Amino acid sequence: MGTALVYHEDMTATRLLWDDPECEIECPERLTAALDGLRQRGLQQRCLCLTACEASEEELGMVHSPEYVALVRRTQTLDKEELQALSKQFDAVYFHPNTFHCARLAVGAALQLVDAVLTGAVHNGLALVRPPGHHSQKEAANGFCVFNNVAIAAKHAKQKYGLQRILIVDWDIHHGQGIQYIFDDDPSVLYFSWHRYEHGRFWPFLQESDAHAVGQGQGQGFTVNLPWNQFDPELVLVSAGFDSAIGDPEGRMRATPECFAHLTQLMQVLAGGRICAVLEGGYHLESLAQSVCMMVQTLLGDPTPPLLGLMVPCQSALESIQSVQTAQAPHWTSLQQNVAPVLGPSTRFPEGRSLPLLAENPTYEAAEAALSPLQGELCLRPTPPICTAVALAVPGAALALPPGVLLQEESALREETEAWARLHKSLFQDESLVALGKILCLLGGILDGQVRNGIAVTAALATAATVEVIIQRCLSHGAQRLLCVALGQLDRPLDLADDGVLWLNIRGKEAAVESMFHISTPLPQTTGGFLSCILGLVLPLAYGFQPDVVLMALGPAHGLQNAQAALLASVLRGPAGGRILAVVEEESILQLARTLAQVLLGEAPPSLGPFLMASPEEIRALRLLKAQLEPRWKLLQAAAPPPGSCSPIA
Ligand code: X5A
Ligand code: ZN
Repeated sequence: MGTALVYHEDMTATRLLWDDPECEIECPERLTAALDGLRQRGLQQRCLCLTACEASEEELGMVHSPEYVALVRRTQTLDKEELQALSKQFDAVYFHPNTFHCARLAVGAALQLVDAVLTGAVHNGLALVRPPGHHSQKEAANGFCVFNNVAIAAKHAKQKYGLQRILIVDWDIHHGQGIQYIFDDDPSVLYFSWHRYEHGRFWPFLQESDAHAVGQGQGQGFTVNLPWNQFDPELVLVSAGFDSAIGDPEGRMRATPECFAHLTQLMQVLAGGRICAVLEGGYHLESLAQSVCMMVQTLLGDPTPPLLGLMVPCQSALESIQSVQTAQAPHWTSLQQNVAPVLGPSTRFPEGRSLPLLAENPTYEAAEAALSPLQGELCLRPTPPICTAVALAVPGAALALPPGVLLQEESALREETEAWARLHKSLFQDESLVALGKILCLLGGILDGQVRNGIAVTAALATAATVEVIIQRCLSHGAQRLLCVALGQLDRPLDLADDGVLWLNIRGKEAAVESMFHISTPLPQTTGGFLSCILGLVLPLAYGFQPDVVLMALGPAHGLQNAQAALLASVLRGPAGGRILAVVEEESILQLARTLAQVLLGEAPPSLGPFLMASPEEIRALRLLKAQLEPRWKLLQAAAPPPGSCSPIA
């Protein structure tokens, strides 16, 4: 049992009792729709289902004042007129006689989820709750939120388990100003929020939702944004609002359900995979249900469905990323001197000018209509019977493989194997021919959807030839785009003519762009350089290419540490629907094969260790590649430029 689902049906017992167009979207059906979706797709059955209990008043007191708790308690006995009058004292809030009970259950659910994850009963989980929490403050209800579920969960994780670094990722479309205020001066809780802002013209209309808000006092730099691993959290809490999803009447953005699978997967490389997600907003019932399913499916370890659409970031998003970097740079060594303009100053919107996003989005209704066909597709997506298979070159070689991994015993037909081997006359003989037979069979399983992903251990010196066979086999089997991330001494097969293969070689002395589909970069020696390379180069290229299959090939002298290989494999699970084959040379690296098997099964990669700034040469190499590749691979524009000097690229 890996994923907890915390719920109590009593949380459907609060609802709006009078007319209020702003508040009516926060309705009980949000929970029932999400739950029905999970049930219909068989996801609820795969979770450890926990029934929420009310949080105690002491637990509420970790964030809220006794006076405020007493005020909410009193709403149990008020009549409709009194409730309405009290609600008016707050912004976008309604009270119901059951509000106190529901809000305590919502907090209780978040706390139970943290307990389940931190005691190791589960890896991760989702609390399906209402009312939501992230707008609520010490002494105020706000934006449908009564008690701050996620903030109380973070305090609980600190107090009960002694955690020292907690990351809160808030992907609700609204800024969770409540969480921000509560942890404003607390460096142990890093609050990251992305939200619709419109230069202050989107609810909750606050200046402090902007990038320049970085926290106060000791907490400076612990509000808003940072690049991944340096904070190295022990727990990730997600304020999981789905009001940025396609069709949502409140957010009016267009995130597809698949986006939430990928967001979830990206979080999974942090904190050893300890993720506690708590529902916040999300007001289009069907879109909410699908998005919740995508998240839970990913928490359970299922592969992420490919992201469709144009892989081009929009200008205003690039501007936002840029201003966050500028604001955060003083507080993070990993961002220092990191203000090389991504955009020319002329492209900025002057404050006050009419902003394109404020206009009614003409494709909003069309987007909404597009939801229904999507749903059918979702149900049809098959889960392969085998998650991870490993083909070993030498049968029976020390099998310290994690449970759940299938050892590939079966081989391709002898004639077929020999036919492929003939391409490389002398290279496949005896043992390596046997290994090739198994690898071909494993690859066939991945291409046919029988196996999700795999590891192929090749005999000594056979890696390059094996990679070549794999590529040709994939292309002849109808794969249109194959991403090959090659490490160590592996050359791109010479007769690869078309754009069907994106070959990214991480090794060598020089960064070089042979073509838009043949790229070389040195392997960075620092953690900072390595992260910039993976997050700033490999990932945008991989998502931009939209491959059908990913090949990660570790050739001779690849130089990757196990934790680095694990992170790379982990992020490469994203772009091709999880179809990834890792090729590693020789049994001498069985520990590596084991580590790879663990992440391919869905476990979090181990920590990369202490953070070391990227070296000037590493930065220069990445900048050079970025500049040359950006015209074709637009997602590179969204990646943080590697830290370093601002000197322009020659
Ligand atoms: C939790 C949440 C939104 C309030 C919007 C008020 N609240 N216009 O999404
Ligand atoms: Zn929201």
